[in-house]
Amino acid sequence: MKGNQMSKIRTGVAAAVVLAAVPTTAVAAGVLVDHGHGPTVVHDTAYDQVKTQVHAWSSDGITRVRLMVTGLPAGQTFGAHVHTRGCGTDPLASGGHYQHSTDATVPLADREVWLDVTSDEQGRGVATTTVPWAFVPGTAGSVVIHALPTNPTTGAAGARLACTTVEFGG
Ligand SMILES: [Cu+2]
Repeated sequence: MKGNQMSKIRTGVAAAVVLAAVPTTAVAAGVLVDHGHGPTVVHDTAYDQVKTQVHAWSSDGITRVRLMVTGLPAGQTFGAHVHTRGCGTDPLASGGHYQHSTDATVPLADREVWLDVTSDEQGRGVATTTVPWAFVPGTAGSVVIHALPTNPTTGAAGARLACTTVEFGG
């Protein structure tokens, strides 16, 4: 671990405490927010300078995930995905891709969370993906950055470079 921070806030609950005057119905749905700062583990020492932030918002069955990365080599695209488990020193500890459904008639990109990032000249990249579902709690544990862009058919993206633990879905 490298001084990572993780926090989760149920903003609906926080809002209910702070804004007691707001009608209950206005906050009942709530917004579940998950954060991860990392990386938790760097698997390739060439990427020691990488820093990551992951933010996820889920509300009314829609989830938005944002990956922000700095410290990348300039002008390259890196595959990135939500994986099933938290990071470990073994690159495979983070498990496979989170799949919300195993229905093969649905494109992989629609049932997984892909966050491929292209770095700018300063080595920074941001990717945001929105999916029409919410994570099943306990089944999505990290965001992994890979060496290659994601193959749209297979989902493969080469070696795992860095992993950020995020407990998606609380
Ligand atoms: Cu991946």
